[in-house]
Amino acid sequence: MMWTTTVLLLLLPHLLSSTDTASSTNVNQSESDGEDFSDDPGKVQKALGGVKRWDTCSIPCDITVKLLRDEKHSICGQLQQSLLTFGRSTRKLIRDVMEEQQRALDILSTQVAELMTKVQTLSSEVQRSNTEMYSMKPVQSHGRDCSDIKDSLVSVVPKIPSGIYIIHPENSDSSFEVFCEMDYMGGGWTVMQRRNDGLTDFKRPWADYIDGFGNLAGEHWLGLRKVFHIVNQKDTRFQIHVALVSQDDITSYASYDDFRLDNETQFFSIHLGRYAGSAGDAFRGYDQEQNQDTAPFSASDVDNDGCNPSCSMDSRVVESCSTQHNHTGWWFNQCGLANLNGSPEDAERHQGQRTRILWDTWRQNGVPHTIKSVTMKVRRIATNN
Ligand SMILES: *[C@@H]1O[C@H](CO)[C@@H](O)[C@H](O)[C@H]1NC(C)=O
Ligand SMILES: *[C@@H]1O[C@H](CO)[C@@H](O)[C@H](O)[C@H]1NC(C)=O
Ligand SMILES: *[C@@H]1O[C@H](CO)[C@@H](O)[C@H](O)[C@H]1NC(C)=O
Ligand SMILES: [Ca+2]
Repeated sequence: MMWTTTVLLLLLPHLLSSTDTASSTNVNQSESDGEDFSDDPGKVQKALGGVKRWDTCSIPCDITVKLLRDEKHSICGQLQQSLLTFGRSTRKLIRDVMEEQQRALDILSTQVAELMTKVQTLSSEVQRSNTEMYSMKPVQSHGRDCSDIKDSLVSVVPKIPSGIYIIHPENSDSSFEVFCEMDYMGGGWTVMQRRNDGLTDFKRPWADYIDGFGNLAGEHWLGLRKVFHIVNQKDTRFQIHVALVSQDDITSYASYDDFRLDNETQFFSIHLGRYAGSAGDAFRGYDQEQNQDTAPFSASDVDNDGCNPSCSMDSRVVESCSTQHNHTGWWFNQCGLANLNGSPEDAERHQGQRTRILWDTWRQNGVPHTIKSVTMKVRRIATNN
């Protein structure tokens, strides 16, 4: 378009001047006469020498008119010619411009097509990854357990926050969420149980104790299968730590330098190492008959409690320790002195039921502390190999 305008601007003066010449010729003949024929001295002399202009002009005027007509013709011809040329060049110009625009359009549409292909590829890729995310691909785990996460982050993050992390223990077929305590006693703890407000129902069947229940940020039982996967990883050893808080806000703990579970066919029997702590070794208790170390897990609907068919407790006959402990699950052995899945709150008891959180070896002046909160957590022990 720029081209066309420029050409028009260049041509315009020429066109205008041509018209000027033509019109002035028509309007003032005598002037043209004087100017145009100044090279013919005879005629000019006659014209200038005459007294009356109209009379002296009569004869030469014929010639002048003829000449002027000729000139008019030639100018008209020139004008026509230049108009034709102008028309031609304009057409050519327009054609060129259109061709150029067509080429530009072609290039643009090619680019648009390429972009469309790219967009399609990308959107199909996004769709594919979405499908994978929701159906097959497990969520990226943060580590094998909370100790592993702590070890891999400790050199990068100045203060690793406690909270929910996704872990994928070695040899387990899936990832799952756990609560990691990263500030308690050096951090790296995977929480396997927490009771503190009584808001979660721990009166649960075997299947729930296997799979886990509750709210990871609050009260929960991680689940025996998950704990089994965590503590049964190759070349690892785990310790277990029980942290207790009493109604009077006294804290206490019991820890075991080795902790593992047998597999599901053995009802996740518990195996404990050496005890250390301030709350006493309630897992083992005072006599071997009630020792929960190596005991299989029991729930209200799976009875491995060692009361077979029954045992006597406080001069009463007990057939099910789970029932006796408000239908909770635990590694009962003739019930025993520990059940951390009991209630943190006092409630109405029936027939001497033991419904509270129980850690009977933690006593003051011979009286067991009333426990208002507890967490059970496991951590890797540095191995020598
Ligand atoms: C023609 O030209 C003469 C001389 O310049 C001038 O005097 C006269 O007025 C002009 N006539 C017209 C019609 O323009
Ligand atoms: C037994 O458990 C249920 C459900 O968690 C609870 O509502 C109830 O208070 C418990 N009973 C006692 C005596 O603690
Ligand atoms: C469970 O453990 C026992 C003894 O270690 C073993 O013989 C058995 O094959 C295990 N079962 C499964 C399902 O892994
Ligand atoms: Ca029983």
